[in-house]
Amino acid sequence: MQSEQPILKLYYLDTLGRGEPIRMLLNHAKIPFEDIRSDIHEFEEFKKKIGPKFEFGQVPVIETPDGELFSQSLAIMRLLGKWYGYYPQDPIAAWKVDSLLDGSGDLMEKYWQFAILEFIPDGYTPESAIAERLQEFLGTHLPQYLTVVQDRFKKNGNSKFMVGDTVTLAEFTSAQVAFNYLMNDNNKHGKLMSEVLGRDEFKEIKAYYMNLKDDIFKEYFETHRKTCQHPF
Ligand SMILES: N[C@@H](CCC(=O)N[C@@H](CS)C(=O)NCC(=O)O)C(=O)O
Repeated sequence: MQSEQPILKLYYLDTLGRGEPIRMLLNHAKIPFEDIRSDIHEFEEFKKKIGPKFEFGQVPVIETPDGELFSQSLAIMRLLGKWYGYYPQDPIAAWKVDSLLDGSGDLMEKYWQFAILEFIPDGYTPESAIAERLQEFLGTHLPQYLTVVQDRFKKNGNSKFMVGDTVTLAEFTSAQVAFNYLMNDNNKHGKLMSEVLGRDEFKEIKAYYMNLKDDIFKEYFETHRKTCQHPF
């Protein structure tokens, strides 16, 4: 009997964080992959078993069929983008994509830094400090981000894409911000974040996001997306 062909593996948590845009990209590119997930509370066990594969002791990590390992979520996105045609060759267009990837990553970092404490308390940050950081996120960081990405979107002049006239890594990272956080009913702060997005001043970026869900990534959202208990 012939053994099954090895396929690409993605090691990540059973959440919608840094690994989810990688899942979306592989799905969009129709690359079969093994989606190896660890429960967030069992990550230490997971690491004991597979840890040597995690270069920085963290996930996401991908493993190619011939056993090569690649770490760091944004670097993985760029690598897959180059392999599967989601990363522009033109340096300025590539910068546009990169800066959106990095800017979205920064926004998520700002969110995770306080939001994670509500799920896994560190034992010393008081609730009032978390509430203050949430207000700062909603009042400053999120509107600032939405203003920038909406301006970028309008400047590109295409009704569907952030950069040029085709799907790039910018669409995967945009979908992550929009649907794993801003419009995620499972997220404790989802309602508050979607109220910010729902302001009239952000209607163009919201329309762009909705088109990602209803058109570009429709199949993913309808058939492949796993909602998870954990909102990250
Ligand atoms: N810069 C890294 C950060 C990776 C990271 O923080 N991963 C988290 C999960 S989203 C993790 O593995 N945390 C467990 C740990 O750091 O021990 C990347 O973008 O991949």
